Amino acid sequence: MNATRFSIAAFALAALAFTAAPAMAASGPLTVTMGAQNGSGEDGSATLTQTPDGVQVVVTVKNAPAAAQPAHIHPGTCANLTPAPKYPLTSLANGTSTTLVKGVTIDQLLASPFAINVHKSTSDLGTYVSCGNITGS
Ligand SMILES: [Cu+2]
Repeated sequence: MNATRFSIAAFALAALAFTAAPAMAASGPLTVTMGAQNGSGEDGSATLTQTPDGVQVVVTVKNAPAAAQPAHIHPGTCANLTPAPKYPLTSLANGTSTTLVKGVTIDQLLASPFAINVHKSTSDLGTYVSCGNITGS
Protein backbone atom coordinates (compact mmCIF):
# COMPACT_ATOMS: atom_id res chain seq x y z
CA MET A 1 0.00 0.00 0.00
CA ASN A 2 2.65 2.48 1.03
CA ALA A 3 4.74 1.56 -1.98
CA THR A 4 1.75 2.15 -4.25
CA ARG A 5 1.04 5.52 -2.68
CA PHE A 6 4.69 6.44 -3.08
CA SER A 7 4.64 5.52 -6.77
CA ILE A 8 1.53 7.59 -7.36
CA ALA A 9 3.10 10.57 -5.61
CA ALA A 10 6.33 10.13 -7.57
CA PHE A 11 4.38 9.92 -10.82
CA ALA A 12 2.42 13.05 -9.98
CA LEU A 13 5.65 14.92 -9.21
CA ALA A 14 7.23 13.73 -12.45
CA ALA A 15 4.14 14.83 -14.41
CA LEU A 16 4.29 18.23 -12.73
CA ALA A 17 7.97 18.69 -13.60
CA PHE A 18 7.21 17.63 -17.18
CA THR A 19 4.40 20.16 -17.66
CA ALA A 20 6.54 22.94 -16.16
CA ALA A 21 9.33 22.35 -18.68
CA PRO A 22 7.67 23.85 -21.80
CA ALA A 23 6.87 27.08 -19.93
CA MET A 24 10.53 27.43 -19.01
CA ALA A 25 11.60 26.75 -22.59
CA ALA A 26 9.28 29.48 -23.88
CA SER A 27 11.11 31.96 -21.66
CA GLY A 28 14.58 30.79 -22.70
CA PRO A 29 17.32 33.14 -23.92
CA LEU A 30 16.22 35.36 -26.77
CA THR A 31 18.56 36.92 -29.30
CA VAL A 32 17.73 40.33 -30.73
CA THR A 33 19.57 41.53 -33.85
CA MET A 34 20.83 45.09 -33.44
CA GLY A 35 21.10 47.09 -36.67
CA ALA A 36 23.27 50.17 -37.17
CA GLN A 37 21.48 53.48 -37.71
CA ASN A 38 22.56 56.84 -39.09
CA GLY A 39 25.84 55.52 -40.50
CA SER A 40 27.23 54.41 -37.13
CA GLY A 41 28.30 50.92 -38.20
CA GLU A 42 27.07 49.73 -34.79
CA ASP A 43 25.64 46.38 -35.82
CA GLY A 44 25.43 43.67 -33.17
CA SER A 45 23.06 41.74 -31.00
CA ALA A 46 21.38 41.64 -27.63
CA THR A 47 20.74 38.54 -25.55
CA LEU A 48 17.77 38.47 -23.18
CA THR A 49 17.82 35.84 -20.43
CA GLN A 50 15.05 35.24 -17.91
CA THR A 51 16.18 35.20 -14.28
CA PRO A 52 14.04 34.92 -11.12
CA ASP A 53 14.47 38.69 -10.56
CA GLY A 54 13.86 39.88 -14.10
CA VAL A 55 15.41 39.88 -17.55
CA GLN A 56 19.15 40.16 -18.02
CA VAL A 57 19.93 42.15 -21.15
CA VAL A 58 23.42 41.98 -22.67
CA VAL A 59 23.97 44.31 -25.64
CA THR A 60 27.07 44.05 -27.83
CA VAL A 61 27.69 46.18 -30.93
CA LYS A 62 30.68 46.74 -33.21
CA ASN A 63 32.41 50.01 -34.07
CA ALA A 64 31.32 51.75 -30.86
CA PRO A 65 33.27 54.44 -28.99
CA ALA A 66 34.71 54.06 -25.49
CA ALA A 67 32.49 56.91 -24.32
CA ALA A 68 29.08 56.11 -22.81
CA GLN A 69 26.19 55.51 -25.17
CA PRO A 70 22.81 55.53 -23.37
CA ALA A 71 20.52 52.59 -24.14
CA HIS A 72 16.93 51.74 -23.32
CA ILE A 73 14.02 49.48 -24.07
CA HIS A 74 11.38 51.64 -25.74
CA PRO A 75 7.78 50.81 -26.65
CA GLY A 76 7.30 50.47 -30.39
CA THR A 77 9.52 49.24 -33.19
CA CYS A 78 12.77 50.53 -34.66
CA ALA A 79 10.77 51.90 -37.59
CA ASN A 80 8.31 53.66 -35.28
CA LEU A 81 9.88 54.10 -31.86
CA THR A 82 8.07 55.79 -28.98
CA PRO A 83 10.55 58.47 -27.82
CA ALA A 84 9.99 57.92 -24.07
CA PRO A 85 11.89 54.87 -22.80
CA LYS A 86 10.10 52.13 -20.88
CA TYR A 87 13.12 50.49 -19.22
CA PRO A 88 16.56 52.08 -18.90
CA LEU A 89 19.59 49.93 -19.72
CA THR A 90 23.18 50.42 -18.61
CA SER A 91 24.92 52.76 -21.04
CA LEU A 92 27.21 51.02 -23.50
CA ALA A 93 30.93 51.53 -23.12
CA ASN A 94 33.21 50.14 -25.83
CA GLY A 95 30.12 48.65 -27.41
CA THR A 96 28.82 46.54 -24.56
CA SER A 97 26.45 46.75 -21.62
CA THR A 98 24.79 44.37 -19.17
CA THR A 99 21.59 45.19 -17.27
CA LEU A 100 19.19 43.27 -15.07
CA VAL A 101 15.76 44.71 -15.85
CA LYS A 102 13.89 43.88 -12.66
CA GLY A 103 10.26 42.89 -12.35
CA VAL A 104 9.67 41.98 -15.99
CA THR A 105 9.53 38.76 -18.00
CA ILE A 106 10.55 37.96 -21.57
CA ASP A 107 6.94 36.98 -22.23
CA GLN A 108 5.82 40.48 -21.20
CA LEU A 109 8.39 42.03 -23.53
CA LEU A 110 7.06 39.87 -26.37
CA ALA A 111 3.40 40.60 -25.62
CA SER A 112 3.52 44.07 -27.18
CA PRO A 113 6.06 45.80 -29.44
CA PHE A 114 9.32 46.80 -27.74
CA ALA A 115 12.72 47.68 -29.16
CA ILE A 116 16.20 48.12 -27.74
CA ASN A 117 17.88 51.29 -28.90
CA VAL A 118 21.27 52.88 -28.41
CA HIS A 119 21.82 56.64 -28.50
CA LYS A 120 24.95 58.26 -29.93
CA SER A 121 26.16 59.87 -26.68
CA THR A 122 25.01 61.49 -23.45
CA SER A 123 25.16 64.85 -25.26
CA ASP A 124 23.46 63.62 -28.45
CA LEU A 125 20.50 61.52 -27.32
CA GLY A 126 18.57 62.59 -30.41
CA THR A 127 20.78 60.54 -32.73
CA TYR A 128 20.07 56.81 -32.65
CA VAL A 129 23.03 54.61 -33.57
CA SER A 130 21.65 51.07 -33.16
CA CYS A 131 18.27 49.40 -32.73
CA GLY A 132 16.75 45.94 -32.48
CA ASN A 133 13.13 44.79 -32.32
CA ILE A 134 12.32 42.39 -29.48
CA THR A 135 10.46 39.64 -31.30
CA GLY A 136 10.04 35.90 -30.88
CA SER A 137 12.44 33.65 -32.75
CU1 LIG B 1 16.50 55.19 -25.78
